[in-house]
Amino acid sequence: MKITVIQGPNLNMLGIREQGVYGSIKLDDIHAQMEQIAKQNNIEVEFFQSNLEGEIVDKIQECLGDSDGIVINPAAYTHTSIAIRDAIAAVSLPAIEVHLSNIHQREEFRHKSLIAPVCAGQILGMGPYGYHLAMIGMIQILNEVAAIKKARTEAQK
Ligand code: CA2
Repeated sequence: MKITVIQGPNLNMLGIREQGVYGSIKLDDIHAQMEQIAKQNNIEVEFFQSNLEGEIVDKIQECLGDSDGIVINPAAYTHTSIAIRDAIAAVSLPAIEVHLSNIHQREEFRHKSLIAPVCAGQILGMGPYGYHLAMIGMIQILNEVAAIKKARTEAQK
């Protein structure tokens, strides 16, 4: 089983700038922790970061037939991108939306997520630990999906 982790614009700056808002941990370190959880659960994981909306849409489409689930922090595109929302809906894979900050405690324009309605769940305000929770949550979803598929196959025998 494989999980693709998609990081939106400016998240490559984590731990480098604005540490007061987003903390001091670097994106690579967050990914190393996620990789560890994946390994412990025998799951493959791929990491992708882009500052470009179209590249994120392309990556979501590539998940079709390649990945079983998506963990995504769409960053600022959370609040603006119908294209990313449509891509997630189109691939019909379970997705979990992650935000480092609690977007509801911030400016009004961050309160609305266009992505949340097409996701299985949303984790926010937990800092980098939110990615850890998202991995655990996605692994739980994938195990449930696998168990349902297995039960269906056995019922057809
Ligand atoms: O809280 C989150 O995870 C956000 O997705 C972060 C986005 C923001 O636009 C969303 O409203 C909430 C911004 C990511 C920018 O990351 C930076 C990291 C370090 C330095 C500058 C920006």
